[in-house]
Amino acid sequence: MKHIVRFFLIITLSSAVILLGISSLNKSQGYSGKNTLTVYNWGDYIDEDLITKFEKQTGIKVIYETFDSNEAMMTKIEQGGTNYDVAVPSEYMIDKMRQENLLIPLDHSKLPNLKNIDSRFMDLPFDPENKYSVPYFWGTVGIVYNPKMLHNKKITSWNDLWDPDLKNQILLTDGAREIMGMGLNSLGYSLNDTNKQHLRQAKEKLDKLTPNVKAIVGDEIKMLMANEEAALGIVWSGDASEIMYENEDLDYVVPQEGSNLWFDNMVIPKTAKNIDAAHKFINFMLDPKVAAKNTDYVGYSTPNKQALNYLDKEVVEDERFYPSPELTKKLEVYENLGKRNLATYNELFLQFKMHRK
Ligand code: SPD
Repeated sequence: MKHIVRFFLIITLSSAVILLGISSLNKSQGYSGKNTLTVYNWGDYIDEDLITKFEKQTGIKVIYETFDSNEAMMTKIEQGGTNYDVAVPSEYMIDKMRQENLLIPLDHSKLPNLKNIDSRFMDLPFDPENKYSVPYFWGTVGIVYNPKMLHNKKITSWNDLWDPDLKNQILLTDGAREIMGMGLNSLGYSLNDTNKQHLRQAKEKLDKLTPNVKAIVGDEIKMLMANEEAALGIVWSGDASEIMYENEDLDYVVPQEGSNLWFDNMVIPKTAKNIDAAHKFINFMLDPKVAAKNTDYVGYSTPNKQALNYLDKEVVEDERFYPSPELTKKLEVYENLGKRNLATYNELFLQFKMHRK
């Protein structure tokens, strides 16, 4: 009898351990239970106090995971095996995901706070009528630089970066479209160019920049620039604003040849298990006070018109981070260039990175 009791005790305990293991494995893979919401966002892109506030307000537990490029995010969602309820891709990737049936249409009746978004960020070509996405942050790509380390040399153009005096002085953000785009723009080509010869020329021009490139990095670019480890960095405008908050000696410029205007939007991917909670979270992030707190923390530019009322005037009137509609008209938004062309951009960027080694 004793043996039977011990046998059942062992079986019960082992099952409990296995179940616990499976549950924590599921959680780390973006598992959404009934009262759980899994959010997949860029690194350093939310004030985590807001997650706690959302959990307290709704009783929904948030599992939060991050990615560092649109391509990495897309691959993870395409592959399946993850259950992300909300993701935050950029415009060209939203277009691609929409075409590949990877997005769930939004129920606008569950998003009353959508009215707070400035109409200039709504109904954009990558998602007509915002059927699948709502604006999160927006900005430009440009050069953050340290005038002190450059002996007050003026920086206005992408081509300034090829100056031989800048040996080992440049940090590049690790993004295929951003860096290939810089090569293309410096040659006078469009950021959406798909001409193979132009793309090759851009890559060859980037190879010539190699002596000046100190490193190609992710979010650590902010800490490195603020600590004056390099004189120049190619960054998203929001990162520049954070860097300049840490080190007031630095400045940011959108190069005169042109650059990228980008939009990151919240979507509900096909992997979602808790569509209702996803709408609740998106609506929560669109609340003016929540959006203002998030903007204040993250340093990026908010598309939430009402949130601007809760932010420092000095910040929202700074044309470097809130460029006027006239200025943004001169910039290019990345287009979805199709699988083949995007693969070419990635391949050439990889070759450029290898060339450095
Ligand atoms: N650390 C947050 C980075 C978010 C950058 N998103 C910009 C994407 C532009 N294509």
